[in-house]
Amino acid sequence: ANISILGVPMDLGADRRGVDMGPSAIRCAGLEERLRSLGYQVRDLGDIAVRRTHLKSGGSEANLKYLSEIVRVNTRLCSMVAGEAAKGRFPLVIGGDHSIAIGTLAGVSSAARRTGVIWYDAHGDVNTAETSPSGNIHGMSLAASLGFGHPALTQLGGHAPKIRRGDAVLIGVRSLDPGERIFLKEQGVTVYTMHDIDRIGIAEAMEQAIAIVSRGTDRVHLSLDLDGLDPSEAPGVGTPVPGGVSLRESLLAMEILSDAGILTSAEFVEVNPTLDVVNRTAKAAVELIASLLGERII
Ligand code: DIR
Ligand code: MN
Ligand code: MN
Ligand code: MN
Repeated sequence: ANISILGVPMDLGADRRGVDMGPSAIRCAGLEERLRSLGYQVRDLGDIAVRRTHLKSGGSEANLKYLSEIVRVNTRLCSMVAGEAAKGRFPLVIGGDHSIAIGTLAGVSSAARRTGVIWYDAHGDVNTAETSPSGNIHGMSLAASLGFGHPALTQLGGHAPKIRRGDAVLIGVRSLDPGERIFLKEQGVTVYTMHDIDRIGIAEAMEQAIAIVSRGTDRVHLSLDLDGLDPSEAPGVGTPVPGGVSLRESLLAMEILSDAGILTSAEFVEVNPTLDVVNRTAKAAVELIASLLGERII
């Protein structure tokens, strides 16, 4: 199989500097060589340019910081991801803040009949401008992909929603804003919180998630926010939340997903090297990607 790596050095969605260096840190941790050693034909398409000059945090839209540049970058990302997927290649997107999931999901879903998504994250990312306490679009990307929020985000790439509410599963959740709790309950989105993972184990949670996202779909995407992992093992993230999934459990989760043979694209986001300890979080990302793409001990 063939893999296309796409970097998106975006930090506007988190409104915090540093996560723009995530793609570079993940490359430095040896991503490309690791994938080659697994037998893949790898093409690194480089980074999509993100403009920071001219930017004011306000803009014309209330509580949607940097909306216009985030839409511009995601539109470009959408068409590149769609192009790689159309060639039968596996798009591997590295971020960058989690707002880039809007473009990735727009791209992978453009040619699909129906797309499932596993959202591995400490957070729900189901805010809208109306519910967000921060105005940061990285906390709105799953909602936008489900068809909720500003039309510039929901209609990005020309179709909405990208994902049906029954085709998304959240894993590792332990921090939700009040409006997100209401949204997830009202929409009936399946959520495996840390409580659930502690009770049933990560393996069972993943098996159930895989069954849900693969039923009736022709594509499955993994969107993994490194803050889903415990901050003791992935400290280089902008919004760490204690009590997360261990690296060991996360490697098992990736292996189970890999063995299911359903995955057609993935993204790894929110690595912030300025908050990291000797590139530990980027290295964790590379370990996870290797497990996800078939690396095994024996
Ligand atoms: C918070 C933080 N729920 C927000 N979200 C983060 O700003 O909407 N998501 N960090 O990954
Ligand atoms: Mn985040
Ligand atoms: Mn998060
Ligand atoms: Mn996130």
